[in-house]
Amino acid sequence: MAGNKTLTMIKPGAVKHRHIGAIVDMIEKAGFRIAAIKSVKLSHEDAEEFYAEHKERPFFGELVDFMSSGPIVAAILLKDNAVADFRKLIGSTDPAEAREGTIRKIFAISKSMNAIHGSDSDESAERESNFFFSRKELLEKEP
Ligand code: 3AN
Repeated sequence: MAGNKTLTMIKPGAVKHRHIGAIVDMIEKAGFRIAAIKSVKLSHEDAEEFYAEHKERPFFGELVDFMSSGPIVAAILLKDNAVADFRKLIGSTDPAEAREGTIRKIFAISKSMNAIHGSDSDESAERESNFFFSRKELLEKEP
């Protein structure tokens, strides 16, 4: 059965351009409940750890540099079928290929500066949620 949790990050470009409010509004209007949320500045090492599975990819250095270039907003989101539904809401990795009305289509600058992250599986959602949040930081427990 699909899980009910996903982890998002509003990336440095979208934070810098003051899109936090607009993006959070789209997320809540799409039916996701915010179970935890905070702003964080990732160190280079933090970003390397978060994206460790991409270590061998040619864009890894660029991705880590960008993700540690300024503050991000991390959040745990709850909804039935959260991972798949959230990836529909954010759209394709490359904004040029993202559907109209998706968060990346509206706010992404490029494939690496693509405004927002969404977990790619229930296992990633669990790992990524634990990367950012302790139990004490949860506004809402998972049902
Ligand atoms: P997604 O975030 O859509 O699941 P992944 O997991 O393949 O995409 O890639 C993680 C992140 O790495 C993306 N969000 C994007 O910022 C960056 N990225 C992926 N592919 C490329 C690429 N070809 N060139 C530059 N950056 C990329």
